[in-house]
Amino acid sequence: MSSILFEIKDSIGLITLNRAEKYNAFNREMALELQQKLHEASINTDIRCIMITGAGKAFSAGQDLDEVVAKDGPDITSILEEHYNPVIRQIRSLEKPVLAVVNGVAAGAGANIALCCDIVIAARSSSFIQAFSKIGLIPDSGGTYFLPRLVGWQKASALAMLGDKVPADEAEKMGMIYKVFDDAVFMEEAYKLAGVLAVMPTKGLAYTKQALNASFCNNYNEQLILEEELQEKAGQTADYKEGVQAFLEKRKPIFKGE
Ligand code: LHQ
Repeated sequence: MSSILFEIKDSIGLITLNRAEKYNAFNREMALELQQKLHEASINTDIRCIMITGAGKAFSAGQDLDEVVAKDGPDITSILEEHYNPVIRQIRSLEKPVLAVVNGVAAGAGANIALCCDIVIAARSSSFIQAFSKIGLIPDSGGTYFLPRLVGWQKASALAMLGDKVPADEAEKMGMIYKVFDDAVFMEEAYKLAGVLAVMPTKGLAYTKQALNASFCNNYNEQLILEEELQEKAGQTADYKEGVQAFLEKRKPIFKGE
């Protein structure tokens, strides 16, 4: 059985972390397979939105700790350089919206892979844990970058040091994630949201993502210049023309992602 499941339906690419018996903890095989599937999803023009979720009870418990103590297991540098950092870079540079569908506990690198996605939704019973400090490590997989930007310095600092378990409702309140849904309707709501994203102007969303990525480091003037550059590109898409036309004709637009 593959450690990553991948299916395509209605322009949505669903990636499922599939090591349920280990709470979808990442070993080398799963990390490399995830990179492969993200790559496939990025080049497949039938896909206009990507969902990442976990099989079974958890989203992901982060690094498989059995692997790090295994005699021939990868060392920390190769885990970061070859497993997690490429995944974070892929998600942030992917020119399509990536939705984290957090179905259960998300801990360590599992939490931070979710938090680097464009939109994070969670089942009410799920939770987020910066588990690293409990084993003497620092938050990786972009945790020290994204977390303070999502929840502010003080909360990030406390969560990173204490490794508190943050219930989904609280994560939503503090701005760590977008929305929480009741478990009973969670997957249905996730598909609904992905369905909306998948028929939106995909290129415009990609440029939006590019602008938001840069806003973390650009100053105000640099960001205005970048917006100008990206808006110029968005204005040349067929979806922009369709959007304006549909508005003027008082009908629903049909965006093709072009
Ligand atoms: C696991 C794991 C796991 C193996 C649950 N590994 N089996 C980067 C650089 C280099 C090195 C290290 O890591 C990193 C990045 C990181 O991600 S560091 C952080 C690594 N993750 C953690 O420290 C989290 C460890 N797990 C937990 O704290 C708990 O399992 C959580 C809070 C996730 C869930 O707790 P429970 O709901 O009480 O479930 P459980 O503990 O009973 O786990 C269920 C099963 O999954 C269990 O197996 P078993 O055979 O006993 O049923 C666990 O052993 C297994 N599992 N996480 N990371």
